[in-house]
Amino acid sequence: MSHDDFPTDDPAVVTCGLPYANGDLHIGHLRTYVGGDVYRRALERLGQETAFVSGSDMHGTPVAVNAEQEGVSPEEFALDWHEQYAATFPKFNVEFDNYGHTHDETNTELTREFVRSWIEEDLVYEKEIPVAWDTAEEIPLPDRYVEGTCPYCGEHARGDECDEGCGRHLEPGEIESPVSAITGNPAEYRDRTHKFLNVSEFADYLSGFLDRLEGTANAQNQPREWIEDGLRDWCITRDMDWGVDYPDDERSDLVLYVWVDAPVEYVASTKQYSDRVGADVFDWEAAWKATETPDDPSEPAAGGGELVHVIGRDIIQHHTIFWPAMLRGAGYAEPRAVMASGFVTLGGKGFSTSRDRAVWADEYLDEGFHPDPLRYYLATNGGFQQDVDFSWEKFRDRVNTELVGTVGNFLYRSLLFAHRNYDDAPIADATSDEVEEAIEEAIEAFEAAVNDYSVRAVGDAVTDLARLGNEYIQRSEPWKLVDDEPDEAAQVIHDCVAIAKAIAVLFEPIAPEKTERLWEQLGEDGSVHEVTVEAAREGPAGDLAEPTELFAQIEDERVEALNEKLEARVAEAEAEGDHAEDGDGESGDGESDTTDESDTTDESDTTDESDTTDESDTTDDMTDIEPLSDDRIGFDDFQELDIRIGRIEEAEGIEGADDLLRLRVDLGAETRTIVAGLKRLHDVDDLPGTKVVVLANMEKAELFGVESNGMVLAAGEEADLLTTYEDAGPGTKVK
Ligand code: B3M
Ligand code: ZN
Repeated sequence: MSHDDFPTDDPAVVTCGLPYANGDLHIGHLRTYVGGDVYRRALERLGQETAFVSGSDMHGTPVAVNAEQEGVSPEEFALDWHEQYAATFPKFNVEFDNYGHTHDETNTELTREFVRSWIEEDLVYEKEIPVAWDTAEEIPLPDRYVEGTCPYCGEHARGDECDEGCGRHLEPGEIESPVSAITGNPAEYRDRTHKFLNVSEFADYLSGFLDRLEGTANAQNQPREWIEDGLRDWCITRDMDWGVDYPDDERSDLVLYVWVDAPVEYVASTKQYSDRVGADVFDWEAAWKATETPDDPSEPAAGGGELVHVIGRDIIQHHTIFWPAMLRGAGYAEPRAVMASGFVTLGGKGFSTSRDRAVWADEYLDEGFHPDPLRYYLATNGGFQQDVDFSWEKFRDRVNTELVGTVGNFLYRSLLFAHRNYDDAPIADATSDEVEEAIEEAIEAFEAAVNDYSVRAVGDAVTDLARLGNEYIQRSEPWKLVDDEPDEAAQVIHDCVAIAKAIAVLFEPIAPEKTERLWEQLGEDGSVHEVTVEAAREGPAGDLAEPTELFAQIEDERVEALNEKLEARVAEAEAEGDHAEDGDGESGDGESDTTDESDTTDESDTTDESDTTDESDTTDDMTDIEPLSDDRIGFDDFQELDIRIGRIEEAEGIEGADDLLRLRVDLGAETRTIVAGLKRLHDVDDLPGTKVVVLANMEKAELFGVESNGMVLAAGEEADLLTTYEDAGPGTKVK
């Protein structure tokens, strides 16, 4: 990688993927926004000048289809949601410097400028292509107006994305057996002339770009495969009224594809910020514009700042292929990093808007929970690119164990002791060497986390320091020293207050409001939001206020009540027969509609993420030992599981599936076909002959057209296969 470590002298922009303005936000959506906000705050802690921007995605069929269902104009519909989002993010302490929307003038003008630049550079051409058409209604069916079968994997797909299968972007005309998503009428293909961006011209550039790209490993690896498969040009226009008009009078019948004007909003939103605060405070052009484009296509352009995109992993292709080509073609700088988050599931299943199976963002707050614990949970429950499951139980466990038990406990006991015994500053001359070193290590871990793009490691730096603080105060027992050895006691307390101050500084990105309160308790001047990591190195100011506990324990009864509420709601929605497919397009915001129905008992689920091959994340994962479950099952329940020893006879890939293998597994009585997500994680040729443990009475499931009849058990994100210690043969029952 050719980038200098953060902080650099160039301005940084952190962006979050634009939510489609088309429905309520739930806590699954918040993962990307919390991740972006944590990352931005962490960058600023290092002294990096940073703008944090996003906006609502107002155009495209995800908005038009939903508006049509509601019987309102797309503009009215989207603006309404936009206002709600703009109000919701700050409630979770997600503080954008600018939150615009794609339909405003700044964005529509800038988008047209981008397109004009491509036209000038001869990067746009016209081509006749088949476009899906509802012949009964006599209307074109762009993108989500049409559904059908993905030509790559055979799964049910939307017009422009294979949302239930391989995840590929689909070009107009590609989907097979097209059907209108509105009327259910079979669609026909008709020839229409559309505009294309010559993305294939950028092959050398993109290959060089991907070598330079930082962020999560999934964002670097997946696009490499797509490039190797051959780049295709990109249709940038649609037959629709709702969108940014194509900037050419002769083709005023076309609007730009929503994925053209959506990422341009990153730039437009930064521009609005600059316009508001003045270019001397933040210069959007210095951050975004290239000053010189080199002759060598694989080299980066000169100029520009540190551009970091925080997105859901289903929109990696748009951010690592189309968007860099769009930027390069228009004389802009390139992204430095893409951080692509995994999805959030709820109790092991996908969120479902239509089934009301969600914890809504407002609902979480209305229940009286503070935003910061949720931020902590979402930011640290897994590596950023891993999927994260939310349940009230897991939330309770992490809040009670880590926030209350580790961080809160250390802060409260130290500050209370200090306040009671010394009233204000128990100030020794300086922090002890031991504690100074511990704080220094925490700062270094924090800096490394930022440079590794790991919001989770930001949290770990703090919980590790709090653990050390607990151990230090326990070992030093200042309460025993206070009468006879007051100087020693003062040193211990000084050290603890110094640790508490470092926690305030380093935890601010994750818990901005709680750390501000801690800052006040510490008697520090100004706001914790204004300081850099340097403040963690400075000793405490003293003048402690009476401490209060920062985090509240969540009781078991509370969890039960919340679960009952959720279940009752889902049952009600089901009774109302509201089973319509979710047409909400939220998946990019950290939720997978595709996991809507599949529960995690599906054997492919544990392992079918290509992202899990990332090494750093693996190490990450090993330290993430979930608390053991309190939910006991009876022996009878266990007896229902028919677990057997099997021996893999054959292993081969499945067409269209990047992660799955079709295994033939000898189970003694019979040999079964089992699909397992092992392809990227194991050497396929090594598998035959391996003994495995199989859940034989697992429900059958069809994956990529292959029926899977059983489930191979494996441990962890790397799918470490369970096997036998001695020589139990195929068919032996595990009990
Ligand atoms: N509006 C939402 C999605 O597909 C889409 C993101 C745009 S980011 C430039 O996840
Ligand atoms: Zn597909």
